Amino acid sequence: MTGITIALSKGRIFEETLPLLAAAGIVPSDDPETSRKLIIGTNRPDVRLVIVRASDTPTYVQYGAADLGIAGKDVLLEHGGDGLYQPLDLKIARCRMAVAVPNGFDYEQAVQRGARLRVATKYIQTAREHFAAKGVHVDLIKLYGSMELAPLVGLADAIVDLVSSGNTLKANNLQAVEDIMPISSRLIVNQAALKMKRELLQPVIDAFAGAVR
Ligand code: PRT
Ligand code: MG
Repeated sequence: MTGITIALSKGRIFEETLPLLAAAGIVPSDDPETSRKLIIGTNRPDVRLVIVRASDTPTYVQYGAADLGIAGKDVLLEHGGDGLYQPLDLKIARCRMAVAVPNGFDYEQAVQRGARLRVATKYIQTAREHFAAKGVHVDLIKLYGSMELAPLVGLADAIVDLVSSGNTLKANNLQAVEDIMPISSRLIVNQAALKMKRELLQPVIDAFAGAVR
């Protein structure tokens, strides 16, 4: 395709990307929250959006099914970033990756006495690296969502999850006991597409960069 295909997930990334797209003169023709279309046109005949699951965005861009995409650092760390150029931190969809435990669970003490912790998470790679760097022994349990439930029903001692307002932890009698890293979304670019279609892609990248500042 000679135009530009941009992969986006609906929800917070789509919402927070709208102003960036506007800065590049791109206005979507449909709202993915109400439309069932997976390919959405824009005011520019040479630009289309593909609506994908957040964790699938790097895959679409890696294989060139999309030229550009926007993905959380959490997702990129799990994916590994192969074949992707990551020129910009867009500073959107911000939150933090943290370790959380039930209120009353003495995490520090468990770590100090060298207990083997069961940790439930969607972010296996990031969690593995974090605990390995600290020298904490963990059994990682892979989940695909609602990590907060795991410690409440005895599936895990702790979770590694994203926290933004903290309301989800609070509502489930959990607390963050360790920050792992701040998270925001990045622009990702297919490396081959950037070479082949630079005259088309670079102005969009530049407009995004301008809008971030
Ligand atoms: O589609 P799928 O469910 O697989 O993906 P997803 O849930 O990761 O997608 P989406 O659209 O919810 O998130 C897309 C990206 O937004 C993530 O990859 C993060 O980079 C970023 N982001 C920013 C967040 C949050 N903030 C966030 N708070 N992603 C998820 N959450 C969840 C968190 O996992 C927890 O369950 O919100 C809950 C906590 O929020 P608070 O406000 O109660 O603390
Ligand atoms: Mg979600």
